[in-house]
Amino acid sequence: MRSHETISVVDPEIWPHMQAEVRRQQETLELIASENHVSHAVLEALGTVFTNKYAEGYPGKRYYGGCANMDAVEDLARNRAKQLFKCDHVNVQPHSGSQANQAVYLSVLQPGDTILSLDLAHGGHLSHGMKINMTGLLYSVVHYGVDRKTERFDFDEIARLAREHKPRLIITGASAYPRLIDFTRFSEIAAEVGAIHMADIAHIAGMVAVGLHPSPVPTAGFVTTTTHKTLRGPRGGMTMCKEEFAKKLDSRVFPGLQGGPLMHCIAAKAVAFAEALKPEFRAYQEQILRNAKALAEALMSKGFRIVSGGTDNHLMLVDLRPAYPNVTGAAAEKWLESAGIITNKNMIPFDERKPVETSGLRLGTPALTTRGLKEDHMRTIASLIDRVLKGEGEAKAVEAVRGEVLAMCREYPL
Ligand code: DSN
Repeated sequence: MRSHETISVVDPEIWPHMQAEVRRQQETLELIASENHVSHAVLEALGTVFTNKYAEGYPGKRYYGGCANMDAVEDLARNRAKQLFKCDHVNVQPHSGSQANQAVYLSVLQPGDTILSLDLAHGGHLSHGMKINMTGLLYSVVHYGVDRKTERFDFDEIARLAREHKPRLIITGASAYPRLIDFTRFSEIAAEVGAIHMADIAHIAGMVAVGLHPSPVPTAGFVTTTTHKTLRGPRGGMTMCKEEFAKKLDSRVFPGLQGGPLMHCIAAKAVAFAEALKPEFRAYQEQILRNAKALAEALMSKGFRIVSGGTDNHLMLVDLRPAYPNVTGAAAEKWLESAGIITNKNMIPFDERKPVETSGLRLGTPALTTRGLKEDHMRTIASLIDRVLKGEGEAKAVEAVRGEVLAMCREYPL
């Protein structure tokens, strides 16, 4: 029997965790570069009866009856995404960023084909060819990295690798690269060696949408993204492509890779795209960038080394070694969490520590900016981070910082 009672009554085991998570998000500073806080409208869309509906297929061509509302919602999501990114074609059904990427691989690769992509240890993503990911298992993967000195892409070296290995697909985009990506240059290299260029803009999608980061859409065959990072939508993915790949892509998403689309997520994506089309969203992205610069500069002024000397986007990689040679990223992440500052340990390029330890921390400003924090707050947060690390997690220092974090969170509630 269906119940009309609320979760607190129906599932008293889940309820306290929901409450605790709301409190945790309200009372901590979120610096994980890939996370954000969605609007009430996006959350509302996620909690709708769209979750009850099977809608395999696409608008106008479904395998179930009763899909008229699904068609309308998916069309809105597609049209808004096309307006936002100015792409020829978009598929909004991928459940995640990995699946958005897998749909591309299924569209243009055969097992054994060669991919050229950024090394995970240099800021890439596991779905771009990590050894034990399906990409590493099915395809022959060659990686490019960043230059040891500049910690930026060396296009002569990337072009050399492309000429040598003749990949079928060149993947660009990153999960920990703090600089602008010259997608046009990558497309030129791809064209020269007869490869297709796929740009995964998951991290920078918000900035690309408003024109604050160069867009790969005009030159890349495929552009994929998640919808929950700088784009500030629900957890999910989408794949854009040139018209020539549209039919193949759609058939690879469904039925190639997925069954029924998550219509409540697609509705929430549509809501997020509408929000992103508003002028306020551009102002939000500009503030993310100003905040990231302010945080990076404040950290550098405290003696931290920032990989590549700064940031052009929403994130930075802090190399802990010069300031605190004995502190690993793992320890820093743990101590900072006790103080209410949420980060993630991250490999820095050419890191000598293991991925579970790391010498780096990845910090990002999208969620802090959603909260309403500005440059001055970033300078305060840099000091708070430094105090926790200087104290090596010592209880008194952590407690004092925790108090200041709480005060800031209460002044800027979600
Ligand atoms: N796991 C995400 C990140 O944190 O960057 C990428 O998918």
